[in-house]
Amino acid sequence: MDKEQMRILIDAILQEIAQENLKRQSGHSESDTQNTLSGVPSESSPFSSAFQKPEPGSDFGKSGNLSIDLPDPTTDEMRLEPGVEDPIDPDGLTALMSTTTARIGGGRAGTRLRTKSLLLFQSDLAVTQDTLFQDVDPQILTQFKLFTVQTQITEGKEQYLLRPDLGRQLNDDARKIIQERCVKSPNVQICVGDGLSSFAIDTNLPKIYPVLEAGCKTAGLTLGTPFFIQYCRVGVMNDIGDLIQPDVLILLIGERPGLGRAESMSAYMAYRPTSGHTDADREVICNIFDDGGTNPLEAGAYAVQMAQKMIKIQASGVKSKLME
Ligand code: B12
Repeated sequence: MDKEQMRILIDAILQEIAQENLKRQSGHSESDTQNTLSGVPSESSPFSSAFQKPEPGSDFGKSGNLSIDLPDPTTDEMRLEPGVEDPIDPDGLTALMSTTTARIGGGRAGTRLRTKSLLLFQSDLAVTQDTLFQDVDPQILTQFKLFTVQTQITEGKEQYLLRPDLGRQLNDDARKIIQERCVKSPNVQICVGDGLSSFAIDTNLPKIYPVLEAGCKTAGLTLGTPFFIQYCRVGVMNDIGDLIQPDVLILLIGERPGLGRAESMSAYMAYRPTSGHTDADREVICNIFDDGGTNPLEAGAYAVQMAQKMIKIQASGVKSKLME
């Protein structure tokens, strides 16, 4: 709401109060008073100049003198628009805002967030929730010939979020299928897991996967049979290691999404993963995404280099750091 609209609204309220007082003084009935105070302005109410009932078929919020529509707060332009009223250094503030994705310069309405900041927060949170609760696009899995197995989660995403321990263990069917279908003891086993962001996989897998595959072949590394793990946590690498016994396991997995940022993927890697391994035995190439993160093509090439190094020094994680 801009200043002019606010002024119209305040004038209308003051007029309404003045009229109420006049009515009371001239002995108007209680029911008339309730009618105008109930939130539905009467035809003669000064509110009606500000809030008109939407015409049939008209756009809601555009029918009166007062429009309650706000521009889309999620566009790049709107994100950079300062909400601080009359800033001392408007250019400085805009420049500062453009240096960070942190929610600065939003201003305030009294002690509260501005409507624009609140709407932006809500829509960004919706992106976060969508990527958490949606499944990875099955077409992408088909494109890369990935069959699907599951962890011990049986009750969907809610349970996945509440029980990370179950997401770290394959279920019995998965163990059987992997045993039957996968090449054993390859140099490199590539697996894909939904993790905490399906969108991260949808976005980055088509870019990173061909680089990983081609890079391993060029480096003379044998590849295992790739597959997809639904409801996947990083710790499942141990179960996969026990079943397939690869030299190096690369798990591509959706990272915990940020507010409005859903496309970030990680490649967790381990040398000869097995039961009892912890994150100290693993490495991670994180923040894999285009335009600001680790470019997925480069991340793929780097993962191949890292696999070669792990095989050479026969270690990963803290052990490999101690050998440097
Ligand atoms: C959540 C998180 C954590 C949580 C994990 C707890 C949990 N159970 O979820 C906590 C707070 C414990 C944590 C700790 C650390 N983390 Co952390 N973490 C993250 C975060 C925000 C999200 C990870 C994610 O989404 N994983 C995917 C989900 C599906 O995995 P998960 O199975 O649910 O959870 C496992 C992984 O998250 C893993 N993990 C988390 N951090 C790290 C770091 C490393 C090096 C490894 C190998 C594994 C690992 O631990 C969890 C349990 O197995 C990322 C940020 C990012 N952009 O990825 C940083 C991030 C991965 N963490 C990082 C670091 C450095 C660490 C620490 C080494 C910090 C420290 N100095 O102590 C420790 C070590 C972790 C360990 N487990 O031994 C860095 C890694 C940078 C790098 N390339 O090496 C990241 C990228 C943050 C950053 N930008 O600096 N982390």
